[in-house]
Amino acid sequence: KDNQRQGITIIGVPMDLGADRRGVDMGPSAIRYASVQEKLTLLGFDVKDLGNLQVPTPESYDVGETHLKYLREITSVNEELAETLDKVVLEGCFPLVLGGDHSIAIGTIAGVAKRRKRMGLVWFDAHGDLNTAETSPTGNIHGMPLAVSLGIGHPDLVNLAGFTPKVQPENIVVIGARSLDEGERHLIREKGIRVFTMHDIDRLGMGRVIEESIDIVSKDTDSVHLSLDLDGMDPKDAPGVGTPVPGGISYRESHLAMEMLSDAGVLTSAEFVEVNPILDRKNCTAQAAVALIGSVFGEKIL
Ligand code: Z70
Ligand code: MN
Ligand code: MN
Ligand code: MN
Repeated sequence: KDNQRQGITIIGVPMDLGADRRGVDMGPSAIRYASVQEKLTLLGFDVKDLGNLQVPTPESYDVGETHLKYLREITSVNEELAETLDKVVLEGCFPLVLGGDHSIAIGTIAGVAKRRKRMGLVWFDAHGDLNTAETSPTGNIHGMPLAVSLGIGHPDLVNLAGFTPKVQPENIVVIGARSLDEGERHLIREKGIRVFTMHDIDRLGMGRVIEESIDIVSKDTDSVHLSLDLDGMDPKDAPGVGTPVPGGISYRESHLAMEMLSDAGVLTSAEFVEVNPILDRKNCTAQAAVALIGSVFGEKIL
C-alpha cells in the first residue's frame, strides 16, 4: 500500500560559509542532477524533496572573527535546519540532508537528536572535524562540527536548538581519518573517541571496521545518524571535494560500508556533504554520493 511505504524527506543546504572554497554550495543541485530522488523511488520509498534552505552569499556579509568565519550566518542557517529536521522526525520520515559544507552537520545533528535520548553517530571523513576556534588552523567552521556536537566550541553553536551535548563520545565512530590537527588528536585521546584511521581500515579491512562500528553506535542508543563527507573517499573516486586527501576509502570499500550499515538496519538519518561540482569530473562525485545513498537504502547487486 502506498501510504505504508517508508518516507524519506530530502533537504538541501547550499552552504559554503564554513569552507574557504566556493562551489560546495552547488552540491545539493549536483546530487539531485545525479537522480537521487529517482533512485530512492525505484527502491520503493515515498520520497519528498523540501528543496533548499536559504543560505546567505559570503560576498554580502562580513566574515566576522577570522577564527570563526561567518559564525552568525552559519548559526542561523543551522537553527533553521535543526527546526526543519525536528519536524521531519516527528512526521516519522527518514531525513536525508544534502550539503553544502560540513558545518551543516551542526544543525542536522541538533535536529535529529532533539527527540532522542541517546544517539549513535557514524562520521565518515578524511578529517576529524574536531577543531575549536582555539585549535583550528583555518577558522573554517566545517572543521568543527563534531567537536560542537560533543558540546565543545563556541556557545552559539554548542547550544543550538537549546540543548547540549548532542552526542556522547562513546557512541561515536570516525571512519577514514588521515588528516588530523594536533588539537584534534588531543581531543580524540581525552574523550576516548573510536577513530578508524586509514591504517586501521588497511589492517582490519572495512568489513571488520563496520562490524565494530555498528556495535559502538548501536549500543544503548535509540537512533543512529550517518554524516558522510565525500572527502573520506579516495580523491581518485571522488575528486569533486574542496579538501582532497590522498590515500582514502575506495569506491568499493565505501559501498561495503553502506551495505553493511543498511543490513544492520540501524540508521535513522543521513547527510552527504562537501560535494563540489566545480572541482569535479563530469559530476562523478555526486554520482558516487547517489550510489552510496542507494546502498544505504538497501540497493543490492543481486
Ligand atoms: C582542517 C580545518 C576540513 C573538510 C577540510 C580541515 C577541515 N582540519 N574538513 N575539509 N571537509 O580547517 O579545521
Ligand atoms: Mn578548508
Ligand atoms: Mn568533514
Ligand atoms: Mn573532510
